[in-house]
Amino acid sequence: MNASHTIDTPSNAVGAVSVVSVRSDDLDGVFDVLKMSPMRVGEISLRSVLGLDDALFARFDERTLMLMPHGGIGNTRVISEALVDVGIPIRKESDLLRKYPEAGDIHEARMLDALSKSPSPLAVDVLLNQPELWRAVSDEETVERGSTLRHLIDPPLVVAVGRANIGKSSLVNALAGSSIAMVSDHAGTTRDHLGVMLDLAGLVVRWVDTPGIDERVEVGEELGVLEPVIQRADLVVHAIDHDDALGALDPRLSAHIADQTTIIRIGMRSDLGDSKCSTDYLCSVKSSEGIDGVVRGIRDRLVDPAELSTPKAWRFW
Ligand SMILES: Nc1nc2c(ncn2[C@@H]2O[C@H](COP(=O)(O)OP(=O)(O)O)[C@@H](O)[C@H]2O)c(=O)[nH]1
Ligand SMILES: [Mg+2]
Repeated sequence: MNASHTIDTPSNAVGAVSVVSVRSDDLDGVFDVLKMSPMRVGEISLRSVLGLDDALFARFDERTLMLMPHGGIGNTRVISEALVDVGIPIRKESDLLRKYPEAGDIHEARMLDALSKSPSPLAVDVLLNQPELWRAVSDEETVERGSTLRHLIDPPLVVAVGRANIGKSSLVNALAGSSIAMVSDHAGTTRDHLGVMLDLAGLVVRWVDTPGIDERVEVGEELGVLEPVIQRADLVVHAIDHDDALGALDPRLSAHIADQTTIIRIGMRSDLGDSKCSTDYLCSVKSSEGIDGVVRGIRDRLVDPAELSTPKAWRFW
Protein backbone atom coordinates (compact mmCIF):
# COMPACT_ATOMS: atom_id res chain seq x y z
CA MET A 1 0.00 0.00 0.00
CA ASN A 2 1.41 3.35 -1.04
CA ALA A 3 -0.46 5.93 1.00
CA SER A 4 0.19 9.28 2.68
CA HIS A 5 -1.84 11.93 4.42
CA THR A 6 -1.95 15.69 4.65
CA ILE A 7 -3.51 18.02 7.20
CA ASP A 8 -5.45 20.38 4.98
CA THR A 9 -6.66 22.82 7.59
CA PRO A 10 -4.09 25.15 9.22
CA SER A 11 -2.03 22.95 11.55
CA ASN A 12 -1.55 25.76 14.10
CA ALA A 13 -5.14 26.97 14.51
CA VAL A 14 -8.32 25.60 16.04
CA GLY A 15 -11.48 25.16 13.97
CA ALA A 16 -14.80 23.34 14.45
CA VAL A 17 -13.47 20.50 12.35
CA SER A 18 -10.10 19.82 10.80
CA VAL A 19 -9.62 18.09 7.48
CA VAL A 20 -7.12 15.27 7.04
CA SER A 21 -6.80 13.76 3.57
CA VAL A 22 -5.47 10.27 2.98
CA ARG A 23 -4.37 9.63 -0.58
CA SER A 24 -3.49 6.27 -2.05
CA ASP A 25 -3.70 4.34 -5.30
CA ASP A 26 -4.98 1.51 -3.13
CA LEU A 27 -7.68 2.88 -0.83
CA ASP A 28 -8.86 -0.68 -0.10
CA GLY A 29 -5.48 -1.25 1.52
CA VAL A 30 -6.06 1.92 3.57
CA PHE A 31 -9.48 0.68 4.74
CA ASP A 32 -7.76 -2.56 5.76
CA VAL A 33 -5.08 -0.94 7.93
CA LEU A 34 -7.68 1.38 9.45
CA LYS A 35 -9.78 -1.74 10.17
CA MET A 36 -12.89 -0.15 8.72
CA SER A 37 -15.39 -1.36 6.13
CA PRO A 38 -14.69 0.04 2.65
CA MET A 39 -16.53 3.14 1.46
CA ARG A 40 -17.87 3.84 -2.02
CA VAL A 41 -16.93 6.98 -3.93
CA GLY A 42 -19.36 9.69 -2.77
CA GLU A 43 -20.15 8.01 0.55
CA ILE A 44 -20.05 10.03 3.77
CA SER A 45 -20.38 8.51 7.25
CA LEU A 46 -19.54 9.10 10.89
CA ARG A 47 -17.08 6.54 12.14
CA SER A 48 -14.51 5.83 14.77
CA VAL A 49 -11.26 4.18 13.76
CA LEU A 50 -8.07 3.17 15.56
CA GLY A 51 -9.78 3.73 18.90
CA LEU A 52 -9.96 7.47 18.24
CA ASP A 53 -12.82 9.97 18.50
CA ASP A 54 -15.66 9.88 15.99
CA ALA A 55 -14.89 11.65 12.75
CA LEU A 56 -16.80 12.28 9.59
CA PHE A 57 -15.34 10.19 6.75
CA ALA A 58 -15.87 11.07 3.11
CA ARG A 59 -14.60 9.25 0.05
CA PHE A 60 -14.36 11.90 -2.64
CA ASP A 61 -12.86 9.88 -5.46
CA GLU A 62 -10.94 6.70 -6.18
CA ARG A 63 -7.83 7.92 -4.41
CA THR A 64 -8.92 10.27 -1.64
CA LEU A 65 -10.42 9.58 1.76
CA MET A 66 -11.13 12.60 3.93
CA LEU A 67 -11.33 12.49 7.70
CA MET A 68 -13.02 15.40 9.43
CA PRO A 69 -12.55 15.10 13.19
CA HIS A 70 -13.07 17.76 15.86
CA GLY A 71 -10.72 20.58 14.99
CA GLY A 72 -8.54 20.81 18.09
CA ILE A 73 -4.81 21.03 17.43
CA GLY A 74 -4.07 18.14 19.81
CA ASN A 75 -6.88 15.97 18.43
CA THR A 76 -5.70 16.49 14.86
CA ARG A 77 -2.16 15.62 15.85
CA VAL A 78 -3.28 12.39 17.55
CA ILE A 79 -5.07 11.31 14.38
CA SER A 80 -2.08 12.22 12.23
CA GLU A 81 0.26 10.24 14.50
CA ALA A 82 -2.09 7.24 14.48
CA LEU A 83 -2.05 7.28 10.67
CA VAL A 84 1.77 7.41 10.69
CA ASP A 85 1.81 4.43 13.09
CA VAL A 86 -0.19 2.27 10.66
CA GLY A 87 2.08 3.15 7.75
CA ILE A 88 0.39 6.24 6.30
CA PRO A 89 3.06 8.97 6.58
CA ILE A 90 2.36 12.69 6.58
CA ARG A 91 3.23 14.90 3.62
CA LYS A 92 3.90 18.40 4.95
CA GLU A 93 4.11 19.95 1.51
CA SER A 94 0.39 20.52 1.60
CA ASP A 95 0.96 23.82 3.42
CA LEU A 96 2.86 25.19 0.44
CA LEU A 97 0.46 23.75 -2.10
CA ARG A 98 -2.37 25.47 -0.28
CA LYS A 99 -0.47 28.72 -0.18
CA TYR A 100 0.09 28.56 -3.93
CA PRO A 101 -3.05 27.00 -5.42
CA GLU A 102 -1.88 28.06 -8.87
CA ALA A 103 1.15 25.74 -8.55
CA GLY A 104 0.92 22.58 -10.62
CA ASP A 105 2.99 20.54 -8.16
CA ILE A 106 5.19 20.82 -5.08
CA HIS A 107 8.23 21.84 -7.17
CA GLU A 108 6.34 24.82 -8.50
CA ALA A 109 4.96 25.70 -5.06
CA ARG A 110 8.48 25.65 -3.58
CA MET A 111 9.74 27.76 -6.45
CA LEU A 112 6.99 30.37 -6.05
CA ASP A 113 7.64 30.52 -2.32
CA ALA A 114 11.39 31.02 -2.79
CA LEU A 115 10.76 33.60 -5.49
CA SER A 116 8.60 35.62 -3.12
CA LYS A 117 11.49 35.75 -0.62
CA SER A 118 14.39 36.36 -2.98
CA PRO A 119 15.36 40.00 -3.33
CA SER A 120 17.95 39.33 -6.04
CA PRO A 121 16.94 39.77 -9.69
CA LEU A 122 19.50 37.06 -10.50
CA ALA A 123 17.37 34.56 -8.57
CA VAL A 124 14.43 34.82 -10.96
CA ASP A 125 15.71 32.78 -13.89
CA VAL A 126 17.48 30.27 -11.68
CA LEU A 127 14.34 29.60 -9.65
CA LEU A 128 12.00 29.56 -12.66
CA ASN A 129 14.07 26.71 -14.08
CA GLN A 130 13.91 24.60 -10.92
CA PRO A 131 10.51 22.83 -11.22
CA GLU A 132 11.48 21.35 -14.57
CA LEU A 133 14.94 20.35 -13.32
CA TRP A 134 13.49 18.68 -10.18
CA ARG A 135 10.92 16.74 -12.15
CA ALA A 136 13.74 15.18 -14.15
CA VAL A 137 16.18 14.77 -11.28
CA SER A 138 18.28 11.84 -10.24
CA ASP A 139 19.98 12.40 -6.90
CA GLU A 140 23.62 12.64 -7.91
CA GLU A 141 22.82 15.59 -10.15
CA THR A 142 21.63 17.98 -7.50
CA VAL A 143 23.31 21.10 -6.18
CA GLU A 144 23.00 21.20 -2.39
CA ARG A 145 21.32 23.96 -0.43
CA GLY A 146 24.70 25.08 0.90
CA SER A 147 26.02 26.11 -2.51
CA THR A 148 26.76 29.77 -3.16
CA LEU A 149 23.34 29.99 -4.82
CA ARG A 150 21.88 30.36 -1.32
CA HIS A 151 23.06 33.97 -1.45
CA LEU A 152 20.36 34.60 -4.05
CA ILE A 153 17.74 34.00 -1.36
CA ASP A 154 19.52 35.20 1.81
CA PRO A 155 21.42 38.40 1.03
CA PRO A 156 25.07 37.90 1.96
CA LEU A 157 26.79 40.26 4.39
CA VAL A 158 29.56 42.40 2.89
CA VAL A 159 31.67 44.45 5.30
CA ALA A 160 33.91 47.22 3.99
CA VAL A 161 36.97 47.96 6.12
CA GLY A 162 40.13 49.98 5.73
CA ARG A 163 41.60 53.29 6.75
CA ALA A 164 39.53 56.41 7.25
CA ASN A 165 39.09 58.98 4.50
CA ILE A 166 39.98 56.81 1.51
CA GLY A 167 36.59 56.69 -0.19
CA LYS A 168 34.76 53.74 1.40
CA SER A 169 31.56 55.68 1.95
CA SER A 170 31.82 57.31 -1.47
CA LEU A 171 31.98 53.84 -2.96
CA VAL A 172 28.74 52.78 -1.22
CA ASN A 173 27.06 55.91 -2.54
CA ALA A 174 28.28 55.18 -6.04
CA LEU A 175 27.09 51.58 -5.85
CA ALA A 176 23.70 52.62 -4.54
CA GLY A 177 23.27 55.45 -6.99
CA SER A 178 22.13 57.74 -4.21
CA SER A 179 23.62 59.30 -1.13
CA ILE A 180 23.07 56.95 1.80
CA ALA A 181 26.34 57.17 3.72
CA MET A 182 27.76 60.44 4.99
CA VAL A 183 30.85 61.48 3.06
CA SER A 184 33.31 63.99 4.41
CA ASP A 185 36.81 65.33 4.07
CA HIS A 186 37.52 64.64 7.70
CA ALA A 187 38.86 61.29 8.81
CA GLY A 188 36.43 59.05 10.65
CA THR A 189 33.12 60.63 9.65
CA THR A 190 31.28 57.36 9.39
CA ARG A 191 30.57 56.51 12.99
CA ASP A 192 27.62 54.21 12.56
CA HIS A 193 27.59 50.85 10.89
CA LEU A 194 25.29 51.56 8.04
CA GLY A 195 23.85 48.41 6.61
CA VAL A 196 22.27 49.00 3.24
CA MET A 197 20.87 46.63 0.67
CA LEU A 198 22.74 47.06 -2.59
CA ASP A 199 21.99 45.41 -5.91
CA LEU A 200 25.36 44.34 -7.31
CA ALA A 201 24.67 43.41 -10.93
CA GLY A 202 21.62 41.39 -9.94
CA LEU A 203 22.79 40.10 -6.55
CA VAL A 204 21.36 41.93 -3.54
CA VAL A 205 23.82 42.14 -0.65
CA ARG A 206 23.72 43.72 2.79
CA TRP A 207 26.65 46.12 2.73
CA VAL A 208 28.03 47.42 6.01
CA ASP A 209 30.20 50.51 5.81
CA THR A 210 32.59 50.96 8.75
CA PRO A 211 34.48 53.88 10.20
CA GLY A 212 38.15 53.83 9.28
CA ILE A 213 40.07 51.52 11.52
CA ASP A 214 43.83 51.53 11.38
CA GLU A 215 46.81 51.68 13.69
CA ARG A 216 45.99 55.30 14.53
CA VAL A 217 42.71 54.27 16.16
CA GLU A 218 42.91 53.37 19.83
CA VAL A 219 41.41 50.10 20.97
CA GLY A 220 37.92 50.95 22.04
CA GLU A 221 34.24 50.98 21.49
CA GLU A 222 34.39 50.98 17.71
CA LEU A 223 36.40 47.81 17.48
CA GLY A 224 34.09 46.11 19.95
CA VAL A 225 31.06 46.91 17.83
CA LEU A 226 32.80 45.82 14.66
CA GLU A 227 33.99 42.42 15.84
CA PRO A 228 30.68 40.54 15.64
CA VAL A 229 29.86 42.13 12.29
CA ILE A 230 33.21 41.07 10.84
CA GLN A 231 32.80 37.57 12.22
CA ARG A 232 29.50 37.15 10.39
CA ALA A 233 30.72 38.61 7.09
CA ASP A 234 30.42 36.49 3.97
CA LEU A 235 32.85 38.79 2.22
CA VAL A 236 35.20 41.49 3.50
CA VAL A 237 36.07 44.37 1.21
CA HIS A 238 39.47 45.66 2.25
CA ALA A 239 39.69 49.16 0.86
CA ILE A 240 43.26 50.40 0.31
CA ASP A 241 44.14 53.94 -0.74
CA HIS A 242 46.21 54.55 -3.86
CA ASP A 243 49.26 55.73 -1.90
CA ASP A 244 49.18 53.05 0.81
CA ALA A 245 52.40 51.11 0.25
CA LEU A 246 51.68 48.32 2.74
CA GLY A 247 47.95 47.81 2.33
CA ALA A 248 47.89 45.95 5.61
CA LEU A 249 44.66 45.24 7.41
CA ASP A 250 44.73 46.19 11.08
CA PRO A 251 45.42 42.90 12.93
CA ARG A 252 42.71 43.77 15.46
CA LEU A 253 40.26 43.39 12.57
CA SER A 254 41.85 40.54 10.64
CA ALA A 255 41.90 38.47 13.83
CA HIS A 256 38.10 38.32 13.70
CA ILE A 257 37.67 37.37 10.08
CA ALA A 258 36.54 33.75 9.82
CA ASP A 259 38.75 31.37 7.81
CA GLN A 260 36.15 30.75 5.11
CA THR A 261 35.42 34.46 4.61
CA THR A 262 36.50 35.83 1.27
CA ILE A 263 38.63 39.00 1.39
CA ILE A 264 38.78 41.25 -1.65
CA ARG A 265 41.41 43.99 -1.81
CA ILE A 266 40.27 47.08 -3.63
CA GLY A 267 42.61 49.91 -4.61
CA MET A 268 40.68 53.14 -3.98
CA ARG A 269 40.85 56.61 -5.61
CA SER A 270 42.84 55.28 -8.56
CA ASP A 271 42.43 58.64 -10.31
CA LEU A 272 44.90 60.12 -7.78
CA GLY A 273 47.72 57.76 -8.72
CA ASP A 274 48.88 54.22 -9.25
CA SER A 275 48.34 51.72 -6.47
CA LYS A 276 51.48 51.11 -4.39
CA CYS A 277 50.62 47.55 -3.41
CA SER A 278 48.90 44.55 -4.89
CA THR A 279 45.11 44.65 -5.08
CA ASP A 280 42.39 42.57 -6.73
CA TYR A 281 40.66 45.58 -8.23
CA LEU A 282 41.27 49.28 -8.75
CA CYS A 283 38.54 51.85 -8.82
CA SER A 284 37.78 55.53 -8.70
CA VAL A 285 34.44 56.88 -7.68
CA LYS A 286 35.45 60.22 -9.16
CA SER A 287 36.12 58.93 -12.67
CA SER A 288 33.91 55.81 -12.40
CA GLU A 289 36.88 53.78 -13.59
CA GLY A 290 36.81 50.18 -12.36
CA ILE A 291 33.45 50.39 -10.55
CA ASP A 292 31.77 47.85 -12.83
CA GLY A 293 34.68 45.46 -12.31
CA VAL A 294 34.38 45.78 -8.53
CA VAL A 295 30.64 45.10 -8.71
CA ARG A 296 31.00 42.03 -10.88
CA GLY A 297 34.05 40.81 -8.95
CA ILE A 298 32.20 40.89 -5.62
CA ARG A 299 29.10 39.33 -7.12
CA ASP A 300 31.04 36.47 -8.70
CA ARG A 301 32.86 35.70 -5.45
CA LEU A 302 29.53 35.49 -3.62
CA VAL A 303 27.63 33.55 -6.26
CA ASP A 304 29.79 31.22 -8.32
CA PRO A 305 28.98 31.88 -12.02
CA ALA A 306 29.46 28.16 -12.72
CA GLU A 307 26.73 27.31 -10.21
CA LEU A 308 24.54 30.05 -11.62
CA SER A 309 24.60 28.50 -15.06
CA THR A 310 24.57 24.86 -13.99
CA PRO A 311 21.80 22.77 -15.52
CA LYS A 312 21.54 20.78 -12.27
CA ALA A 313 18.65 20.97 -9.85
CA TRP A 314 19.30 23.11 -6.77
CA ARG A 315 17.98 22.21 -3.31
CA PHE A 316 16.86 25.76 -2.55
CA TRP A 317 14.15 25.19 0.10
N1 LIG B 1 39.97 61.87 -6.06
C1 LIG B 1 39.06 61.08 -5.50
N2 LIG B 1 38.54 61.40 -4.31
C2 LIG B 1 37.65 60.56 -3.72
C3 LIG B 1 37.25 59.38 -4.37
N3 LIG B 1 36.38 58.73 -3.56
C4 LIG B 1 36.23 59.51 -2.46
N4 LIG B 1 36.99 60.62 -2.55
C5 LIG B 1 37.13 61.68 -1.57
O1 LIG B 1 37.82 61.16 -0.45
C6 LIG B 1 37.34 61.75 0.75
C7 LIG B 1 36.94 60.69 1.77
O2 LIG B 1 35.82 59.99 1.24
P1 LIG B 1 34.90 59.07 2.17
O3 LIG B 1 34.04 58.32 1.23
O4 LIG B 1 34.24 59.86 3.25
O5 LIG B 1 36.00 58.11 2.81
P2 LIG B 1 35.84 57.02 3.99
O6 LIG B 1 36.26 57.70 5.25
O7 LIG B 1 36.79 55.95 3.61
O8 LIG B 1 34.44 56.59 4.04
C8 LIG B 1 36.20 62.69 0.33
O9 LIG B 1 36.72 63.98 0.21
C9 LIG B 1 35.79 62.14 -1.03
O10 LIG B 1 35.23 63.14 -1.84
C10 LIG B 1 37.83 59.06 -5.64
O11 LIG B 1 37.55 58.02 -6.29
N5 LIG B 1 38.74 59.94 -6.15
MG1 LIG C 1 33.19 56.69 5.61
